[in-house]
Amino acid sequence: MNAPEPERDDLYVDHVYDMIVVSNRLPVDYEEGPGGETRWKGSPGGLVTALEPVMRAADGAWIGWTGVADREFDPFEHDGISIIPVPLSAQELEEYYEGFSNDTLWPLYHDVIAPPRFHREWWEAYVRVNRRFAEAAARAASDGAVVWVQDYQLQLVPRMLREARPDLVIGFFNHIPFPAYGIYSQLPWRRQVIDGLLGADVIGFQRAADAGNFSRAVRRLFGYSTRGTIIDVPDSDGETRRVVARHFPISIDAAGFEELARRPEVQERAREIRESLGNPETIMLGVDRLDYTKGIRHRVKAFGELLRDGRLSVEDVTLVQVASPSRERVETYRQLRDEIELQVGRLNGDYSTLGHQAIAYLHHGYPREEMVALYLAADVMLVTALRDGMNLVAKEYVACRFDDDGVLLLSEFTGASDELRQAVLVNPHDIEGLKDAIVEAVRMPRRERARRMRALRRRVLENDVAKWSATFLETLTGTGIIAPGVSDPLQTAIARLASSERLLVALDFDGTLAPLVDRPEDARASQRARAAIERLAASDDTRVAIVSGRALDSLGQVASPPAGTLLSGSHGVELQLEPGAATIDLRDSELVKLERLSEIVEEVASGTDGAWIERKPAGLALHTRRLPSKTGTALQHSARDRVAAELLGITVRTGKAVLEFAVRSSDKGESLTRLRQHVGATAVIYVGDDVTDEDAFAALDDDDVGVKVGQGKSIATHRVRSTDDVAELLERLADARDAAREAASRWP
Ligand code: GDG
Repeated sequence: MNAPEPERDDLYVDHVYDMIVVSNRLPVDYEEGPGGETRWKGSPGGLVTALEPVMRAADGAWIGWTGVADREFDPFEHDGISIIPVPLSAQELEEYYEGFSNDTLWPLYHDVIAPPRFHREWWEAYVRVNRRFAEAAARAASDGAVVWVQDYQLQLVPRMLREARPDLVIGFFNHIPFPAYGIYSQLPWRRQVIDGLLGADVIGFQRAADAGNFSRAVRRLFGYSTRGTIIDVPDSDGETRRVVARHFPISIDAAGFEELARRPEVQERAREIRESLGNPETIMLGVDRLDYTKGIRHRVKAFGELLRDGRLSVEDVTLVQVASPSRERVETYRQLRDEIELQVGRLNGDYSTLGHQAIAYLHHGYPREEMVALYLAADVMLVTALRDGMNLVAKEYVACRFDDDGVLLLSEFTGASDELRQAVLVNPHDIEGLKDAIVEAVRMPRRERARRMRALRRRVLENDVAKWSATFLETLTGTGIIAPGVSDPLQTAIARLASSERLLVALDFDGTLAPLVDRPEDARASQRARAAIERLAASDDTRVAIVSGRALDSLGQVASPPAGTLLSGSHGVELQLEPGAATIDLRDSELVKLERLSEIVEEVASGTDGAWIERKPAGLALHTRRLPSKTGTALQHSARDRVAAELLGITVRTGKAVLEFAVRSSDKGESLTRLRQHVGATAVIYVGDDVTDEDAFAALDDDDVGVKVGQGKSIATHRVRSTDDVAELLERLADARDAAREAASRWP
């Protein structure tokens, strides 16, 4: 993509995170009091509620804009979540946000209900700002971290991020519809946007139809093959990357809404609302951001005609319309407000009486409690959007109606209508049909209302927003978010291993037994892990092996393992099966190659502060852990290229911020197989955190147990979160092994 370089390079963060959410707006608002005092206030939207537990459990950070233009803020913590602000200038706000996002993409993606405007400067700002968000994420993400990008304002971020950080697991979720190709193809930058999205591993949409539209656009514009939800994307190195594009319908914190609705003071407020409207027989309610996609005009028109025709009367029915202020600096929205207010004013003028108002029109935002009281007060909820990604208001109404009463009238053009089939479904463009549906809703007998509401409630309560995020993240990482400690399935596997005749416990060192540190010589296993290893190694039926990429020398120094521990160094090139008996004799040709290899890599790394080279008996490792990730990746690329250009038969492997070269090939999988044979093991457990540990997982048998430490792609069947959890796992294994031995000894 031909994108200009970012203007700023000072979005510095000094901490990295395993899980990152990137969205245009942060989940906090900046507030300035009358005395000039300032504070951050949480804005408790559905997304925050859904992701809060995930973020807390996974050491997560949220990247986004603060809502204040032309101001820079340092990263900070709010309510246990790390917040990393990305600045926007007033001009960028105008061009990237109000312009390209809300005046180009929004109308285009909502089936051109309003005409989209295409401006090249807006696009340029969009690219620039997307790059800034991507760079902030690239800096803040740990090795192999999960980054989840939200919504149409940031569609270029996945590709930009993948280019800077190929190690990351990248997800994207589109909260709004994705249009049919005939409409999408109007976008002058249609290829760039799709290419941007295809940088993700998983692209989520609200409806299956949106995912289908996207896959069709990919086929039409790029000719990539798609099978069901899988898209095969060719990468620059000629390999194919699998991208998943499918629907994950978003939801709400249903239990939270119900809990609010059950509060006595909220119910009291609902009664007050009814009273203040003159206790009409039927209250109809609309709650929308004041947006042309929401079909507010169609709704008001239908209601006006019903009053005109005498099918409804203001004595019996009142419509409450909350239209919360939105995007008021965009011209189309200003016009829309004028039109709706003229329409509402006319209608009230024509039909209201001194005692009964036809429409109570409220151009305000309200606290959530008040919204819930309104939902409780409403007999009929009108959701008449012309196009809507999901529409959460419909789900909120349902969640609040624990009394199994109330009728939801729902447009077929909302994502919600795919799930909420027991609503009264309408086509809002068909004004006659809409009028009939409104009358049907107003007259619906109590039993019918209850029957429908019960079915709707089951659906919403079972599919809440926590389930939405869990399903997405599971698809993305293959695991979801890892809970701390030892999971139940892992505990079951431990119990099974405990009774095996001869057990091999094979453990990676750095990142598994010892937390990763800047200087490799400082790495140490925790006291707990060491004690557990000693207990395991104390009996004859169990052997412990440490399998590392480090050279044996260095491994022996930092691990100081108990006597009898088997050691495998340099990814299996060195193996120590007896104390002091490790050897590796390089052939002359290998020695020559090794020398040249050192010269080349030294030359490449010499100009870069913070890069260092670790020598190994049959190769070397170029460490880039102390460099910014982008510089590190670039340095690794040039080292790889230089070596490939000059030497043949060199094995290269990428680890966490390290690139390893070896003149003799071996991997942890081969090493594990030799260890198993040596020990005569009947069962093996292997624990590791790095990509190089994947070879060992691949060498396991069906009855063995593989445990991956941390996030990132893995073929291991189990996961733990951190080195602390590895220590706990080893303790439990030692306990289980002791218990099994004791139980066996009681039998003659
Ligand atoms: C986009 C997509 C998709 C509204 N006024 C007030 C208020 N709200 C709350 C509602 C609801 C939310 O705002 C609006 O959500 P919607 O889903 O209805 O619509 P969008 O804002 O257009 O959201 C949409 C959604 O993203 C999620 O993916 O469903 O299709 O367009 O939660 O309750 N809340 C409070 N006061 C108000 O005055 N407290």
